[in-house]
Order: sequence, then C-alpha cells, then structure tokens
Amino acid sequence: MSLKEDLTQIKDQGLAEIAATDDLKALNDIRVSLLGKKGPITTALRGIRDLSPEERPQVGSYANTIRDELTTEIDARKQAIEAKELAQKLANETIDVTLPGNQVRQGQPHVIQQIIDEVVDLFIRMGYQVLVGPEVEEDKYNFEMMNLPKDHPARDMQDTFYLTDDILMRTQTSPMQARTLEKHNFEDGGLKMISPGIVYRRDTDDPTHSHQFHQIEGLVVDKNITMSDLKGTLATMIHEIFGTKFNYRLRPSYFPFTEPSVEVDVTCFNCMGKGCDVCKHTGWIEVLGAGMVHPNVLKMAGVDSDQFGGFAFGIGPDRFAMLKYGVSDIRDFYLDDVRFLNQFDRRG
Ligand code: FA5
Ligand code: MG
Repeated sequence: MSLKEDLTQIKDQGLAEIAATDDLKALNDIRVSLLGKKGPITTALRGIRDLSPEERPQVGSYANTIRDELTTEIDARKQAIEAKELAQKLANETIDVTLPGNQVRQGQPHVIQQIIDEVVDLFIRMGYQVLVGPEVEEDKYNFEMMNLPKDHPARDMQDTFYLTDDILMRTQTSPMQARTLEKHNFEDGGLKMISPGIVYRRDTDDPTHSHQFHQIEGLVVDKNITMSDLKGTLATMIHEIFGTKFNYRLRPSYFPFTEPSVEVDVTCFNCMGKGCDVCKHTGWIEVLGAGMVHPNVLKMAGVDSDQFGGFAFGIGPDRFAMLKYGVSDIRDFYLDDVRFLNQFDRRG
C-alpha cells in the first residue's frame, strides 16, 4: 500500500470514529490519538523521506490536508456534542408550570384574635372607629387621667410591671379613653371608639386569669347619653357573640373612672349556672367592666362635662373565647399547642 493510501485509510477511519462518538472526553482522546506526536499521521509522515523528491511535497501537502480536515471535523463534532448536551440540560431543567404545586398548610387567626375580629366588626357596623394604643404606657394615661391619682387604693387591683416610676406595661386598655378624649374635637360632634389590645397585670395565673391578656375598650361620649344606651349596646354585643343561649347580668361594681359602674357576667359555660370550679361556684363568669364616664375623666382631658357625658366598657375577649368555645382554662390559649389551636379553624 502506498503512503498516500495509508493516509487515506487513516483519514477515513478517523472520520468514522469522530462521527461515531457522542462524548466530549472520547472525542478528545480521538484527537490526541489521531493528531498527536505518536499518532498515525505523524508516523506516516516519517515515511516521506523514503519517497522520491517529486512525490514528497505532494504527499506532504496531502497529509496536511488530511490533518486540517480531521481537525475541522473534530471541532465541528465538538460543537455538535456541546449543543446537544446543552439542549438536553435545558430540557431536563424545564419547569412544568402545569404541575400541581406543593401544598402549603394554611393557618388561621388565633382563636382570641377571631373573637376580637368578631367584636370589632360588630362595633364598626355600629359606627365606632377602631384605635390602637401603646402597650408600654405612661402612668399618666393608665392611672392618673383615669381618676386614679398616685397612692389611690384602687391601683392595688391592677399591679403591673414597671419600666420606670412613670412608664409601665398598661394594665387595661382604658388609657385609650384619656388619649382619645384629649385629642377629640367635640365641636365636630360626639365620639364612638373601640380599642383592642394586649394588657398586663401582676395577676397569679389561674383558670380565668393570665398575667397577659386582651381587652377591648369602648367609649361613647356625646350629649344625652344614658345608662340605657350602655345596656342596649352590651346586650346587642353579648347576643351577637354568644347567641341567646347564655344569660347575662349587670352587677353593681366600682371603677374610679366610671360612676355608676357595673360588671357584666355571663352564664358559666361549664356548669350552665349550677356552680363549678371554673366560675368559683357562682354560676357566672365576669366578662367585662363598664359604666358611665366619670366627670373627672372628662374634665382632666379638657372636655366640658356639663355638656358631654357617656359610657365606657372594657371587654375581656379571652373570657369570651372561654365561654364561646367551652375552654375551661385560659392558659390553654397561651401554650401555642397547634393541636389545641387547630380546633378553632373557622374555615371548617
Ligand atoms: C378593667 O380593666 C376596666 N378598665 C374595665 C372598664 C373599662 C370598666 C371601661 C369601666 C369602663 P377589670 O379589671 O374588671 O376592669 O377587667 C375587665 C375585664 O378583663 C374582666 O371583666 C375580665 O374579662 C378581663 N380580665 C381581667 N383580668 C384578667 C386576667 N388576669 N386574665 C384574663 N382576663 C382578665
Ligand atoms: Mg373585674
């Protein structure tokens, strides 16, 4: 076989190998073995010196053509393999947007928040504005402007956590009465507001007491507001939240910022009035305090108490939640046990 034929065979074999490979590494191996120093072309070219001087340039240039052809073919194959790999990779990474997504478990508002929302919605429907006040409060608003001067004995009922002598964790949402009265311009008309929020007390935790709990303050101040307005409002709310299954009663009470004052009890859900541990054997559970706004509270906030008067109430939504759902220990609301909380999923 002539050298030229050898070279042609090397070329044909090389082209066949190149065409047959699908893999970049294998292709590189082919390149090295075909075109490298120890490859067949280099070896064949060594035979050139045995040829006649006329044949040498011919065969030499043929060998170069073959080398170029193989190199071009290898490069083209390399591009083809790379393009194929890229296409495959893209195909693999394609996101099928029509597949169903992973299910994310959806939560629901905490049961006490659900009660607060119900109460707030009702009062919005009755034309009240909703205000939110600070939990870290000044003594001035929490006590003094609520007619509880320093050293007033009634402060003992609401001992709390003090940050300084004058700054404390509010014991009630009632400071929002003072804050709102102070700001309201009564030349524009009367005032109807509710203010839900968290309050703190140095209470010993028991089935109906927590050291941190919720209140919803309500305040109506206008001309000609009477105790029957208060009673009607409270009855509307109790029926809205509890239905008519539960009874309620107004019991005379004392608050320094209302006169007269009442506390409202609802039938104990646990014994339905017979008396049990939950209701301390009274048959009733106290759910809110209320009364007619004390003139001193109006005066201290700069409101003319001869012209204006009103009522106020402070609801305990934690107690509402206990009654409504038959939960016999308030502390269950604060343990964050999802098995307990999931029972109040109102999405059904
Ligand atoms: C007050 O806090 C008055 N500010 C309510 C008020 C407002 C009266 C406006 C007049 C006018 P009292 O301390 O009774 O009152 O608390 C009101 C309600 O909060 C109670 O009826 C009860 O439902 C709830 N409550 C009181 N202490 C706790 C506690 N430690 N844990 C859970 N709920 C409580
Ligand atoms: Mg009370």
